[in-house]
Amino acid sequence: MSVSQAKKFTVGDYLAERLAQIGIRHHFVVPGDYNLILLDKLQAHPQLTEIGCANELNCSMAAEGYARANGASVCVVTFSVGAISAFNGTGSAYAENLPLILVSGGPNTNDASQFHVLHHTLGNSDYTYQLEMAKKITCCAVAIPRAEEAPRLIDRAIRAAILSRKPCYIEIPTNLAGATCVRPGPISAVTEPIASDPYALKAACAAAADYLDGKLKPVILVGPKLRRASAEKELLKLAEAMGCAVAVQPAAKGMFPEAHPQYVGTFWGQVSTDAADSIVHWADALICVGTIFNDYSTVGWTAVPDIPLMAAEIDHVTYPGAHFSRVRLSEFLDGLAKDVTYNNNTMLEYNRLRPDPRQIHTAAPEDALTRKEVTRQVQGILTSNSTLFVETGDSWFNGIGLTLPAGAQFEIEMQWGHIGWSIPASFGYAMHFPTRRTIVMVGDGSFQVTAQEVSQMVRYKIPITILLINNRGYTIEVEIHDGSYNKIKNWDYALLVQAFNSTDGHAKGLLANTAGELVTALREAEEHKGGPTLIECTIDQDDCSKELITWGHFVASANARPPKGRHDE
Ligand code: TPU
Ligand code: MG
Repeated sequence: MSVSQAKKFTVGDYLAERLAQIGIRHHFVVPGDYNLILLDKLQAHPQLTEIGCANELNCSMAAEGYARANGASVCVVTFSVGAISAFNGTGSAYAENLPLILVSGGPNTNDASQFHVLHHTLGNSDYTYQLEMAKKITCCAVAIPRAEEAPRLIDRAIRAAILSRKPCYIEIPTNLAGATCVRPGPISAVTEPIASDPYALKAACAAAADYLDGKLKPVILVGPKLRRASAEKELLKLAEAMGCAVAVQPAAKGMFPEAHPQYVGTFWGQVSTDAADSIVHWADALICVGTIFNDYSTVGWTAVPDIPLMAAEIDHVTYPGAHFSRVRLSEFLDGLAKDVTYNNNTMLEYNRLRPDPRQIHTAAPEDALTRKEVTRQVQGILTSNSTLFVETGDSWFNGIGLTLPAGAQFEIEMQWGHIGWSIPASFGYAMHFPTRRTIVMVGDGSFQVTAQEVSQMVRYKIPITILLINNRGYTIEVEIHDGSYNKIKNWDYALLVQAFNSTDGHAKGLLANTAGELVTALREAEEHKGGPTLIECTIDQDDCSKELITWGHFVASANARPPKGRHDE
């Protein structure tokens, strides 16, 4: 290589440098001929480690999980056949408010004007469709038309993603990844947050005083966008300054410490934990922080709070009758904490109605395994160092019923709700947090969607513990609407993960039919450090939580509302 070649700085190098500068250390990839030069450039960056995935759906979900741990992530795929699969994890990142940078290789810049028909495309020489599709599921989608535009467009897309906590899309034509490019300027131009407008911030805090004036029973309700706005510490400060009850939405479990005396459980309508619904319904003022009221979190619209709310969002605040834009959540909560008057009425009341600790039955070692026993044993292994991933299905309800020790983390994908998410997402998460103990609760149906990614846990020697709850089908769907489509082919799951070992891997596959077998398997999983451990927990097909049945009933009713006529109310 000549000296001038060694010094050549390219579009691919520019992207690599920006990714490293925003704190990305692992990039998730599936190769294809449209992105190979780009992958070489990313590989050459000393701070980036390439992580290969089995397919682009999993790759995008692994990046989604990495963004949960690291704050931002990147997924690099090839044109169309790769990118369109990766749109699913990108949609998840949009719904879950995570800055995932989706990078796709693209056709050679000469091909469109020469009307060439290319492989991996729709075959009609219009290559703009992927960019157009990406616009709908990202906050900013760019395609680099020539190397000179790369710095501006790459910086624009990454900045938009970081500021809005949403995914972005960058398309780099195959013949531009290695094209000469200028070097990047200071990264602060990309990452520096937009401070609150000082007038809006002041006015928003003053409006809180108006909202709370004369209210006797304030409650704080925490939603999943709190963490996305990096405002957990400020929320804690506000809660302690107010002294009131703090409930969390199901997707925000763990965002307020459960060991805190002001924690009153998960507000989830009729399937709430710890009587959180009683105290939320008792409130005369509800401070909603980063909340999402969708059909799932409101139990089919049966639990929409019916008092005038104050909603503090990532970058704005809304009261009954007033709205304040460009108010950053952390600054707002911090400002409010200094202004509010202490009022612990809701805590006094909650302490009267706080449910007594439940009697939890311990199964005998020879007892057939049940859902309750699996959940009881998972509770027993949670420590301050655990991160629990719970998958769509009854695992949501089982996970939400657990108590998190201080420091334990909880991850759930409730807005997007893609079955199979937990396998690649926990893998991506664990790449960033290798020393945390990552535990996954996943159903058999969900596992079948993304099972290949266990092979990456084997390859990179990630000791994730997967509790696969085998109830022989799609039980959550059974509770919403049953049919023969909710039955699935059974697999030998424990054997399957060992097939991923081939000659050099160290996955363990274990089977627990009884309570005693699960105790032994969990002990083995804890000691096994060289790769993942999957424990297949077999339970009866009708063994599900009462919360799933109740919730499923109301979600089914919401789904079944008849179409309204033009003149209906
Ligand atoms: O505990 P359990 O049996 O409910 O969980 P399992 O076995 O994982 O079954 C989940 C069943 C399920 C489906 C088929 N939950 N939601 N769906 C609908 C669905 C379909 N496709 C995707 C990608 N995501 C979905 N949520
Ligand atoms: Mg199942």
